[in-house]
Amino acid sequence: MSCIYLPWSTSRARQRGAERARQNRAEIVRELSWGRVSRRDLIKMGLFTGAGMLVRVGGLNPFVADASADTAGVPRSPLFGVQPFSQPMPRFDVLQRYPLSRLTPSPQAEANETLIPVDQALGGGYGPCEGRPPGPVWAHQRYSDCKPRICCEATQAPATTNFSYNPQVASSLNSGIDPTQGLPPRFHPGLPNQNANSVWTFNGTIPPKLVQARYGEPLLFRHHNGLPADVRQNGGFGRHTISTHEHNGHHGAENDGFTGAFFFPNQFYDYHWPIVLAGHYSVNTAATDRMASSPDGSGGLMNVAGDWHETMSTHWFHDHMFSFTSQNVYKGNAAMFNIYSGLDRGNEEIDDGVNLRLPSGTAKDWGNLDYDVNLMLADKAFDRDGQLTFDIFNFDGFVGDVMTVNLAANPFFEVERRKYRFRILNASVARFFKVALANASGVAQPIVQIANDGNLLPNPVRLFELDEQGIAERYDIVIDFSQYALGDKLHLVNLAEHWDPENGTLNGKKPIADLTMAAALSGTSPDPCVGRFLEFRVVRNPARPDVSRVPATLIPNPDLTGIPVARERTFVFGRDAAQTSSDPIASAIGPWGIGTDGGIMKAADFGRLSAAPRFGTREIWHLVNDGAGWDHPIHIHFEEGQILARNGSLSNVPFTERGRKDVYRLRPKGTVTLTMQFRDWGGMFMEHCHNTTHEDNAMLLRWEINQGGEPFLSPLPTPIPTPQGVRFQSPDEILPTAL
Ligand SMILES: [Cu+2]
Repeated sequence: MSCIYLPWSTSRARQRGAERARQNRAEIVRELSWGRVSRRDLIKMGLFTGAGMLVRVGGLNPFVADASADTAGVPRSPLFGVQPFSQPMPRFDVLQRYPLSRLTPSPQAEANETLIPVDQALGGGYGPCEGRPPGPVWAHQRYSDCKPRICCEATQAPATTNFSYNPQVASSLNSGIDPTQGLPPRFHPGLPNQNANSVWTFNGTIPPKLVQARYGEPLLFRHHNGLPADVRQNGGFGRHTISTHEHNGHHGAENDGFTGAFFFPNQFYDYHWPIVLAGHYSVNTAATDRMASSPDGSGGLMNVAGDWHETMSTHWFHDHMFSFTSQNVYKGNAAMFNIYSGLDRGNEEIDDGVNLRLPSGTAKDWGNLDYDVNLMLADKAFDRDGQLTFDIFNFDGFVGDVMTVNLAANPFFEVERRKYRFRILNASVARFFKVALANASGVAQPIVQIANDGNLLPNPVRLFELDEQGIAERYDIVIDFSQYALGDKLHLVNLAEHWDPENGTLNGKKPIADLTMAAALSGTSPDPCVGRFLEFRVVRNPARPDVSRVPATLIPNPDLTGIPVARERTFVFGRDAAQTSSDPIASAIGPWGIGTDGGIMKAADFGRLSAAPRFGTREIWHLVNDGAGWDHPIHIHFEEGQILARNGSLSNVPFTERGRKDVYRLRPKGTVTLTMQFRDWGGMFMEHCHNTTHEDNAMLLRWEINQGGEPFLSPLPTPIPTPQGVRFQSPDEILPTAL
């Protein structure tokens, strides 16, 4: 079921009908989101087909009084007269870093099993204060080697006003926003404040949060769950259980936000992010290579172990709750994570032969944000009262009709006449972007792409439009505003159109067309998120000369030629998956699924083991899209890989994908061949589509790193969390080719 936003010219009667239909659908959505009914129940009741379509049952439907509940049209989001580019874009809200002694109780290697009372809404009794699965298998791996030195703490919480906004830059570098005034939870000053349960974010506030960390300084992120204990208190969508995935963290699985290792309201989960270079325990172990290094806090370098070619920069972290990721991320469970290194230290002045001196700032030894700006792009939709809304009956992919940057609708951002780095994240549910920069005359301007996903490219690539950017992909770019005049306005423009003329809908399965700049700016696209979405206003000359650089060589790829390929595996991504498991907790219903090594297409079961590479080896994985009607941005957790071929040939891999990656867009009918290593850590990880609608329904599988001995005995028991404690069960299934 695709999304149709009815044009403003639609008759009032039809708009009223559509609004009524949306409300009726919302009732079913609520029942489903509360867990009072499962997708499996709905199929049994005949409300839902296996392919995920809501069927027309009229009066037979216990939740819907009106057969028009499956009407495909929904009204456009009301904008209350708000004009584009009429509010400043807030910079990210930086989470404070603290010494570890701040945390009470103190963190520990194994989950803290101290009992606390459990809310009656969650069954009452007592349960552990930490939701992490207990025991040695889920203990922080190599905890004594990588003892956390600092911590950050945040609480997932209903929306509230932000009275502690800390962008870590002066107001002049934040388009004049005064952080002391308090930021209400709203997407624009002209739009209504969001109700507490319409938006659930880190600390309940906007803007989105940023964590800054550096190599060689392990970080403990304590995530509290402050969401309502009553599952019905969710504003119509969103689940109060969460699991936090540090996207492409090279960590042990216990810190990876495994989809089945979720935790409950009033619990916390200690995520240990050791922040080590891949190869930490096998390459440059004596830390003698100065290129493998991190800022020491006083202008120098501290060497770290591992392969410096694996240095990472731009991550994000977000919810990974099984079957509910799309709702929870959309509702606000998304943050960014900048990792600093000797190469990419966030100081543009230090000239030590290692520092690449990318645009950032000079005041601090590392992590200057003055000219290093995180941008989180996401499309949203609002109900008639202006509250955030979501449709979980859309199984193709939910797309919204209001474009937001850093959770602000169509904002402006003031810039100085100098170079800026922008770390662009696609945090949508199902929408792809294709970003270009337009000057006031609508002419495309040059952009230099320096990174793809978490990784700086081997060489910067100069472009007039970026590639299509799939969900969860990050593109770091540099824009040089020194070539523009004071008073100039430029715009970031989205060229990727999801409008499908064949059935007159916004199609969430893939972008349908890449428009030219002229077409995108013409205002004629039926897709409301095409066109200008962020305005740059050139307001000042820089107070200090711009000493930043974009060197011709950034980070060359690691050399894998000497590492044998232990195994090849093939994963086919498609529709009409079978669910061969009846596990009530660990399995989900399709229609999306993954076929492994020639086996049938299966819907997700986090109790099923689909692949188990041996610890310390390298493999080649073939990802295959079995259809032309959809695109899947596939995320493989754990260690970044290299794309060896698209559709069979390296020549099909653009230069912007020649570095390391963690999301691999399949493109319609496309294939990607990649190579990955399985080093340093073990446990259970995931591979899934990052169109989170596809992921939740149920294009996801579990794989494990098998060390051939304790604690990573293969297969690992599956955790089954409850508020009163996590139990373990044997895997539901082990695919014959897994081990
Ligand atoms: Cu997909």
